[in-house]
Amino acid sequence: ARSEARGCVLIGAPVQSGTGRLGCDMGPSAYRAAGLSESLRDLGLTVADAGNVAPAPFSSPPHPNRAIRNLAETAGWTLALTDAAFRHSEAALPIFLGGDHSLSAGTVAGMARRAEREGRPLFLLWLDAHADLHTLDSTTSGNLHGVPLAYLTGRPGFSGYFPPLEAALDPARICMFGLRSVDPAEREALGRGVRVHDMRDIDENGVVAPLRGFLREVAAADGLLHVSLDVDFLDPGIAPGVGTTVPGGATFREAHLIMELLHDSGLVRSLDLVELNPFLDERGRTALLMADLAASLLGRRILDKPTRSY
Ligand code: Z70
Ligand code: MN
Ligand code: MN
Ligand code: MN
Repeated sequence: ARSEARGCVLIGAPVQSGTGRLGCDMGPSAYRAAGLSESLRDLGLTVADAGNVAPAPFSSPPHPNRAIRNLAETAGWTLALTDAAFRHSEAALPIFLGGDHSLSAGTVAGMARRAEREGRPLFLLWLDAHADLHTLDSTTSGNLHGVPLAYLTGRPGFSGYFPPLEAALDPARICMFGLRSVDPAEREALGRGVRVHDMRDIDENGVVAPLRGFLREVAAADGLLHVSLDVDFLDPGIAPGVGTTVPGGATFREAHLIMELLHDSGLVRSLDLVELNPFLDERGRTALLMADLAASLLGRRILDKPTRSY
């Protein structure tokens, strides 16, 4: 079913336990204030707002890596969001309003359960400056927004500390765009078959051919596609509202083009908007840009409406 047929449901995930600084918990409110539901309704979509998820109780034993912060709370979010993603994806296209990127440990796990229920493979498009492939043992910052992909691909060391993972994602079904800040321990994990289009690759070859190639594979496998969009995928010049800015990010044009290609594919089943920190934003411009990108993914044509200035 094409995404338009389903309608959307907004799900707030005010997670900030995975970062070193406060403010991501205001993300869902900022997207609502930026008029995300209204923009989607203007496209003729049915939009529901399920409100915000709360973390489930979870107890994790103390971890030997003393750098780790907020382990049990992040695991509790993972549990609650796995359930929310599974439930809300049956009849609608869920858009998760983050919240830091640790939330994807839950949303993607829930979509993996959904895919398994439908007997179809889950594919993941990860738009990010970072690889988020640390294990609990390898993270030195201790910020758990740096670990979701290690958890989701079934890397060792999460057992007992995070909810048990029902089905690990095959790294060959993960495609990353925008990488430009990778820690040494993540480099080795990147060699396990994840498809990577770092910024140099994008500069040399553009986004169209590699993205079309990935989308063809998703379509050929009759897969479900989850898209995880980290604010820091974008250049800090256009998206300052994030705790971890990295120079040399995607332009407005590259990001919109990716969203339009995704829309045209009809393959996207769920979306995360992560790492927005409204406390660091400038008059809401990052929230407005992220909301516009989501609308482009859901079918907004560049000529439908004059582009806003941020
Ligand atoms: C670094 C770490 C990170 C997102 C920053 C950064 C991780 N690799 N992830 N922003 N989304 O601290 O582990
Ligand atoms: Mn990230
Ligand atoms: Mn990032
Ligand atoms: Mn379109």
